[in-house]
Amino acid sequence: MRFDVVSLFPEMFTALTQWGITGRACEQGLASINLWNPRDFCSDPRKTVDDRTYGGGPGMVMMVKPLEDTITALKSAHHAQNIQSGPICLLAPQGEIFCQKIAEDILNYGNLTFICGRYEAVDQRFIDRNVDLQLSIGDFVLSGGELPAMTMMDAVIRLIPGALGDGESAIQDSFMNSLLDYPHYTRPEIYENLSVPDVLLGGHHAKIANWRRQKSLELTLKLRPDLIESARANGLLSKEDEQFLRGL
Ligand code: 4GS
Repeated sequence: MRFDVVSLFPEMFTALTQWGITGRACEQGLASINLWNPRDFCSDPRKTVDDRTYGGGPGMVMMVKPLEDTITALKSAHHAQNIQSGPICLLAPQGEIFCQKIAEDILNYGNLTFICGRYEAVDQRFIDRNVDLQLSIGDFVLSGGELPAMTMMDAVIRLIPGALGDGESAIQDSFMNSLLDYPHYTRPEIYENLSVPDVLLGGHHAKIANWRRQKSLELTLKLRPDLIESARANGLLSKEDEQFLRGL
């Protein structure tokens, strides 16, 4: 999986490339994150990438030209390396809200370019002419698209076959079945009078699986009833699941 990222702060991405599961995946060549700074594609000596907003008001707007020159450069790098340029994605609050399903879709693209905006906004003409899709990580305003891009790349990279070690593959469980995860416990068995649920200590695998499924259903119904609805609509709830939910 190859990512190209257009950002005025490329150093931020070491948070992904130097640490943990994502760092290892980059080291092993399972993922690559290629950074492009629009500042490097400015022709003027001041390296201007933003200007005041037409119509007045506060905030600066990212100019079309440095961004388009960056896109041109990264596309010709793709061409030179015989790489198919994937979709261009802008991180912005007006985008579709990111989720596990979109992470899976991005994995299947094979290649993706993220545009990380800074300042108030990106000139609409750049968006109209170059951007294929817009994604958001939620209904709030950030200072830049870097953290959303990193959030999405983290979610995608861990889906790449081989990115997770044996001990880590279970982490996938929670959203993979579209329900919330069940509670987890580790040693000690008793911590200041608080004990681990008995069923988890018994070693009866079927009983444990049943307890976990029921906890998942119970928690999801309580905290995220919308996820129960969509699991049901997607045929992911068994007769036993439905019977258990009715009893709650
Ligand atoms: C988001 C968000 C965001 C919008 C970037 C204003 C700086 C900012 N991007 N999900 N300009 N929420 N972007 O707030 O993706």
